[in-house]
Amino acid sequence: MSEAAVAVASAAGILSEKIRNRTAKCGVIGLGYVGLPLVVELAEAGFPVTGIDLNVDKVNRINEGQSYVKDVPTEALARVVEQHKVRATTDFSALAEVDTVNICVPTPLRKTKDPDLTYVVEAAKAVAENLHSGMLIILESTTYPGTTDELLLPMFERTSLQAGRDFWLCFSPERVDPGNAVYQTRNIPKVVGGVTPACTAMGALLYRQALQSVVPVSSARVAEMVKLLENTFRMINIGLVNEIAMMCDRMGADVWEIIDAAATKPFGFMPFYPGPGLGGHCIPIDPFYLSWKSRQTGFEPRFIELAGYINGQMPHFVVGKVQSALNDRYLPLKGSKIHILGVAYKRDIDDIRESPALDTIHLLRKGGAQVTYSDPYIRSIHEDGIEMESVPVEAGIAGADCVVIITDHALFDYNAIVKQARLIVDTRNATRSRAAHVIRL
Ligand code: SAJ
Repeated sequence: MSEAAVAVASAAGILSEKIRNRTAKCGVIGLGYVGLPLVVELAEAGFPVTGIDLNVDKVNRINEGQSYVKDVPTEALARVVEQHKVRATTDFSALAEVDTVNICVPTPLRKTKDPDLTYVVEAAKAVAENLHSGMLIILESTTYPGTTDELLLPMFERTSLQAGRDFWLCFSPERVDPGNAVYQTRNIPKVVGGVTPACTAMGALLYRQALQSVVPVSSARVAEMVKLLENTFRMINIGLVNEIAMMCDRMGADVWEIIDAAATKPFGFMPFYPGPGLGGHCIPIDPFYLSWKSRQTGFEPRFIELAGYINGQMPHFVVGKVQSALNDRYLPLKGSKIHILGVAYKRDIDDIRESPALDTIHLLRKGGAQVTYSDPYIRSIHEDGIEMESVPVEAGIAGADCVVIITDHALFDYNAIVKQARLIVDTRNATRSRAAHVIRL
């Protein structure tokens, strides 16, 4: 074996051994709902972990053993911090000391619906500045196919270190489902693809030490596309069922009964449910990373644009339902008191990002309504030019001409709400009520 081959084998051998015996120093950049659970899983697997984030408050809370992510119990975080398995810092030069680093930073969209890779580029720059032989880098942030090998690889190989020889570079989609009590980071199959087969093997080796199942794929590009297919699938099907809901509205058909009956089909069907629109930091955003890249290749992806349009229409459809429900009671929208129940982007979580409640509030106000809301998970709104505080449910309903259920949190007492409210527009079929004063989508 040539000297160079021996060197490669030894560098790979050294890192593999450190990963197997859990002495590899792991770094995680981005300590949000993806990064923090990963920090804890790696630490609980026995690795020393350094969490790195720009946000000093997050860093301090981690070092105090205080979790700020619902899916990470404080006692689990406190335990690994007390065991000195985890420390957090805002100092990116800590990367010089780590053997592996997972990049878990946000990948939002710009207003023009183009990808915004600012956070990824900044993190990758910090890695490149501290890149050393024997390092494994895994990008987890959702992005368009080609990001890892077209954008990150050149940044790292500019250091004259070579992928698959001196360092190992992979993509592995984050599949964290906020609030999911059954599937958490440890037991969600982990797809991983490298820029070389040796990179894939190294990435898979790391995850196998901490997670229950690993799914190696042939390249980083495949792994990037897997994630986008998963979430585009959801966005398109939500768009479809929202369009079906608008059709059923015209036909006077009960879309909820129809979906429930269709869902009895034991194969070849997966129920999705209509709602006030598409919220969150994944589903409304990820498909536009795919459509952006597709257009770069000259292929116009029409499904994504159409589903985006239909989902974007739902707040207008909801306000139209409110308007006609008030009209049937000789009440104009203008001057009416509308109370919204639930503003989080989906049930039982405390995240309002891209929530359709925000568009609905804007549209109701534009129509002259006075809007209040109750959401025990979202104490106040300071988003999108909206400044509001949550009010107690009963008080909110008492003064309302119409109650609009936007987010069907399990902790609302829907029987009491149906009894107390004069008029309800239920966008989630949360009440399951067919009472005359309950209007469902
Ligand atoms: N929504 C509907 N109808 C549906 C399902 C969802 O209107 O039938 C709405 C929700 O209210 C929400 C938005 O769509 O506003 C997104 O909902 P989501 O259930 O897709 O939840 P997210 O955004 O938290 O998506 C995450 C994703 N996880 C990752 O990206 C790692 C997604 O891949 C998961 O499938 C999803 O959770 C999940 O299954 O809960």
